[in-house]
This record gives sequence, structure tokens and C-alpha cells, in this order.
Amino acid sequence: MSIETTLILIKPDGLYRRLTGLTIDRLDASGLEMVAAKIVSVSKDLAEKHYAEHVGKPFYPNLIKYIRGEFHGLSDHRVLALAYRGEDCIAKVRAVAGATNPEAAAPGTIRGSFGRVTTAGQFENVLHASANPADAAREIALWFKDREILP
Ligand code: IDP
Ligand code: MG
Repeated sequence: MSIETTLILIKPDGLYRRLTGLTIDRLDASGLEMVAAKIVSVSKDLAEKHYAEHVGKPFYPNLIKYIRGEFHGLSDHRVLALAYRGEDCIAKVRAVAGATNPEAAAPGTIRGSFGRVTTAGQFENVLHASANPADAAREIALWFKDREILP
């Protein structure tokens, strides 16, 4: 176990449905520390870089629309980007977040409590959380400047 920093994005459904406070509450209750926070207007370029691993998958085109708020009337494409830090932080945040598919996410996880699947089959799962240390480093560099994160 080591001290890690992970990237979290509260996605447009989370902002639109006013789930920001509830989501942050769950993250804070896990004992981890918030070390960066900002509202970001997500350009197409940033969305595509963030989700580069998913290019070509059937859900990819809608994923880019989803993260840019195009299903939630957010004309300014906003998400809340957060960095959290602590021991074993990446796995802890993934555990609090729950499974990718909200219908499969355990009750009590953020996605299990607040996520949903649209009639079109789109997962609206409230947040993104980095999956592993390499992803976390890449994603934090994509979303934050060094000076925006507590050292
Ligand atoms: P993760 O967010 O739990 O790491 P990934 O497999 O990396 O899950 O997928 C990234 C995002 O793509 C998911 O959070 C979700 O928004 C979307 N997604 C993944 N798989 C599906 C799917 O089968 N249908 C619809 N959307 C999906
Ligand atoms: Mg992922």
C-alpha cells in the first residue's frame, strides 16, 4: 500500500441531478483527502483524450456526448474535476464508486445509490474514477495543472 492520488470527475448527470454534495460526502467519508477541485468545460479534444482507450467501442460516440453534457442540456459541457489522495486511494475510490453499470453496482455505492441506465441503454453512472496508477497519473495531468493540486 502506498499514498496515491486519483482523478474523479463528477459527470454531467451528477451535476444536472444535483448529486455533487452527496457524491463528495461519500468520498470524504472514505477517509481520503480532497487535494484539487474545479469546474471544467470539456472540449471535444479533452473528452477524446480522456477516453482514448474506448475508441471504436459501440458506446464510444455516446460516451463522448455524455461526458460533454449533451444529454443533460449543459451547453457549457461542464464536469467537476476532483483529485483525492490517501493510502490505497485508487482502489478505495473505485470501491466507493461501485461497478460501471449502475444496475450491477452494489447498493450503498455511489453508482448503486444514484446511477441509472437510460431507456437507450446509456449508463449514467455519476462519476469517473481512475482505474489504476498509470491511468491516474495520465488523467491527472490531462485535467489539472501541477499548481492546481496540493503538493
Ligand atoms: P469505468 O468508468 O467504471 O472505469 P469503463 O469501462 O472505463 O468504466 O467505461 C468508461 C465509461 O464508459 C463508463 O463509466 C460508462 O460511462 C461508459 N460505458 C462503459 N461501458 C458501457 C456500456 O456497456 N454501455 C454504455 N456505457 C458504457
Ligand atoms: Mg475506466
